[in-house]
Amino acid sequence: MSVSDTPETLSVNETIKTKSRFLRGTLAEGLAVAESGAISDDDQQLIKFHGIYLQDDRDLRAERAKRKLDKAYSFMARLRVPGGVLSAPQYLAMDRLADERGNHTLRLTTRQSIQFHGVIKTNLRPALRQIDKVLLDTIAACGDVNRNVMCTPNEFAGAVYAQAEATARAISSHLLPHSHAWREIFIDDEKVTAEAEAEPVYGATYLPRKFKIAIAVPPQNDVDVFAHDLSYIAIVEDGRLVGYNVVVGGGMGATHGDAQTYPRVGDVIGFCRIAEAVAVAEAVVTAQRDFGNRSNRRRARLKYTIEDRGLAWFVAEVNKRLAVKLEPARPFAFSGNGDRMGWLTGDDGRHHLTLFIENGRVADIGDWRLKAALKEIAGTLDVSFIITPNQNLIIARADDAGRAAIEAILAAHGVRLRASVLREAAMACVALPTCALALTESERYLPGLITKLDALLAEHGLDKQAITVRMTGCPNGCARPYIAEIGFVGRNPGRYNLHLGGAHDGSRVAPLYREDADEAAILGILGALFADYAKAREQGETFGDFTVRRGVVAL
Ligand code: SRM
Ligand code: SF4
Repeated sequence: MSVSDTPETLSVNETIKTKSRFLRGTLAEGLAVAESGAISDDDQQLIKFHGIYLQDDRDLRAERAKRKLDKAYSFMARLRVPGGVLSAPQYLAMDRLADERGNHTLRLTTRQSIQFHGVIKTNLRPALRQIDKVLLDTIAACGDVNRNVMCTPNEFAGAVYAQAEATARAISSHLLPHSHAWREIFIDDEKVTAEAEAEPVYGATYLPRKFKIAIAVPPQNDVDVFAHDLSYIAIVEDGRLVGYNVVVGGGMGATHGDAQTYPRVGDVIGFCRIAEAVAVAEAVVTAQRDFGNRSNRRRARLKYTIEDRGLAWFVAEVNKRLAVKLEPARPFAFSGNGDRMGWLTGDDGRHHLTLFIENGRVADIGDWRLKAALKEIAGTLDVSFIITPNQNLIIARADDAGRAAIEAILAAHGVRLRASVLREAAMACVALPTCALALTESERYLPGLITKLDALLAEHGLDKQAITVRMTGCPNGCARPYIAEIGFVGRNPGRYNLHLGGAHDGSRVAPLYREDADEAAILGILGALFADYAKAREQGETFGDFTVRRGVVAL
């Protein structure tokens, strides 16, 4: 609890957590009620800690309301996959799960995970049992705890990446809730006495708010290292990973019209050795546990704790909790925040394909049968799968014959390996029809807009120019739009706030350029800017830097 909080001012969620008996609430009872597809309001908050959200199909809301029907409820379940790495059998099991229990699609997320949408109540426990069977889970994929730990892939392509991935897994395990509630409610039915449980890192009321961690291996900033509560930048000297620069206080979420909330890029606060990375995570998490705002959930992320108390105070607080203090940060440089698309061959001669997957949606639509192709690859070849931080998928560890087979299978299913430069770097959040918070479309709208932007870029000979475009259906920032060079943030149906001037390496927040713009306004503004950029850009100048230099936006 923050020093200034009194029990009277605690948010409702704090009471729900306190009463939850380590995240149990009445979930077991609520899930057993067959008459309703939903669960109670309090349990809706608690089930998030188990990686699950209650949703409804918003496309059907109005029609069902007219017919006086209940909402079309279903659950979304999100995996915990540190660094996004899955074996082929695990991927196959997830593919089957989507068909048997979900909406026949897998949704790769911006945090290297997979979401299953459309899981109805009676399918929820069977779905989680299928997940458990292949040694995966959904524990802490949401809720006021540490979420899926991200890491620059690819652990199969080099020792530094493998070490970074090992750090991600170690941090993820260390910060995993100890409660047995997930297993008890969804898998085993075996009761563990809640009184006997303890949460050594979190305590009984967990964190004030969600907590996110990422590890970047320069020169790639594919994880958007400045967008998370806590991040690590791998420092490689003489070809060896020696430790990490530590970054704190990043976050994207904001609320329209509430100036107290805003996106923020994190601050680099020092360097730690590899062996200290887990201790640093615990120190930062427990400092936020003790001093984060438990009264106002809109101001409860670590970024606001740091803003309210000051960075120097926070660094001192973290150092107080560390046996080995942070050292001065070391030099690093990023080149961009996208994925390395296409084929890459590792030192051992194995091939790794980063396959473009538009907005992370794995599906079969007409002649484009991506889901079937990936299923065949997983079922017939000795490969691994890694979900990237930009919603794409790496098919890793293929030998020469495997590489040829992958290309043949994808081609036979109508799947092209690459797309335009703009499309490959673009990301949209899920938004409608499943996201309860969406103000407008995102995943279903961005592809068409990219086609129009591609045409504009081609008019000005800019079609090979790398520009980051991201879109979200509301200001929560799930596709990290505020650090894109062109960010669209949903405001009203068909209308977006346009942010410009983000850095190509994801290191600065893009200021708001135009509020509430419809498509015609967006195309007009960007068409004019592309024309100017084609004529007046300096050698090697990125679009984000150009809009700042030309005074289009002021930082
Ligand atoms: Fe997110 C809430 C989807 C990454 C900030 N996010 C949601 C919910 C669960 C809506 C809800 O609370 O009812 C969305 C579910 C939509 C659906 O139907 O599937 C949702 N978020 C997503 C995903 C699937 C977007 C995607 O297209 O990939 C991402 C899942 C990541 C994962 O695997 O864990 C996702 N969300 C992010 C990110 C990006 C990141 O973490 O790197 C952010 C911005 C970073 C940050 O947290 O600051 C993000 N999501 C939010 C917020 C705002 C948090 C805040 O501090 O204000 C919410 C709303 C909330 O927490 O109240 C939210
Ligand atoms: Fe939903 Fe908003 Fe996140 Fe998009 S940004 S998935 S609309 S919460």
